[in-house]
Amino acid sequence: MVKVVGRAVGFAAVICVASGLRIEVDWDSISASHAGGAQSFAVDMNPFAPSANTATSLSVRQTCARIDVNGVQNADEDGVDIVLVDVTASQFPIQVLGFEYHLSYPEAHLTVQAYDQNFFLTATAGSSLFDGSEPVPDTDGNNEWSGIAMDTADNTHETGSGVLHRVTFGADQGAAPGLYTVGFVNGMNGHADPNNNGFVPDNLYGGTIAIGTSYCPNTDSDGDGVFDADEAVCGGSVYNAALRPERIDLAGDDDGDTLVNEPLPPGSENNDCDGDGYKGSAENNVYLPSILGDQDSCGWAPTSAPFGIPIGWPADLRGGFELQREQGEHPGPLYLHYPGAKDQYVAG
Ligand SMILES: [Ca+2]
Ligand SMILES: [Ca+2]
Ligand SMILES: [Ca+2]
Ligand SMILES: [Ca+2]
Repeated sequence: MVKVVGRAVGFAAVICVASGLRIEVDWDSISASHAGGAQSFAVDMNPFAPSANTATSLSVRQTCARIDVNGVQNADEDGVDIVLVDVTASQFPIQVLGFEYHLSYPEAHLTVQAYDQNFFLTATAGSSLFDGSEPVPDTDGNNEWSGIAMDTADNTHETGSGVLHRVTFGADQGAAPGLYTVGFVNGMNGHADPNNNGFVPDNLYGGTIAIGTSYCPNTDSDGDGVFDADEAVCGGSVYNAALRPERIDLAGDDDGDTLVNEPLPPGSENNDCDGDGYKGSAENNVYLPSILGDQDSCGWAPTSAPFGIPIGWPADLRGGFELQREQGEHPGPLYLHYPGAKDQYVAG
């Protein structure tokens, strides 16, 4: 029989096992010393991309996943309105007897529904897992969920990197749209070695879950060059690369509404609808009186006035240098502005 006799009260974690093994760690008191600790504990919002994490290997970490609360599996979901999230540890330099971490997340919108513990700590044959994690579904409302485990077998202790737990997050019915952080509670994370010494990770990396009409920042799910958040506002399609916000430099109907070269939706000025790295208001500032700059991705600036025709940025400006007109002049001289260097006259 094993039991948790007391844990996570304030800052101390105490796990007691009847066999005589015992972890009793005050993570805060050892937080100044990282020697022996993992390089990091982290949250990977997509355990399967760009390739799958395993019990003892980690792919590149993904920082955000999106749930669309609609009763069907869509967005970045791994089931209906749920995402699977890996809690990972990178580079344990010494053997791991057990680990503990405390995730922070908003229980008003999300629920830890389940977790799979058959990963790092059971990678070695003969491992015997003691599970001290908080019960699931986690509905106690304290905005935390703790994962705690220990391998009670002898001589089966792992080192290196891997998945500690694969945790199922579900969006609650009625969850408010927004970007929500899944992080770690400071001073509550670490591991113990077979001699019951405690160690804390050097770094803690959380992640983000986007719910409802919110989208993961800087994410282009369909790979068409327009970020998800911009597609949603500009009239494109987040998950269909064949549909994008209407463009004037591309033939035909781009957004699927049967209209050709129609204006962008009102209110899209604060978004980058053509995916060239500049939002509509910035392009308007340069190309006025034309307000079509954000519908023309890459092209070349005209060599002379008038500037009323719609134009796109020179291709090599994407995400790079700035185009500037002299203040107060529309149309006026147009310059390439190289940070830290002399402006280069373009036109006007
Ligand atoms: Ca859904
Ligand atoms: Ca896109
Ligand atoms: Ca159209
Ligand atoms: Ca743009």
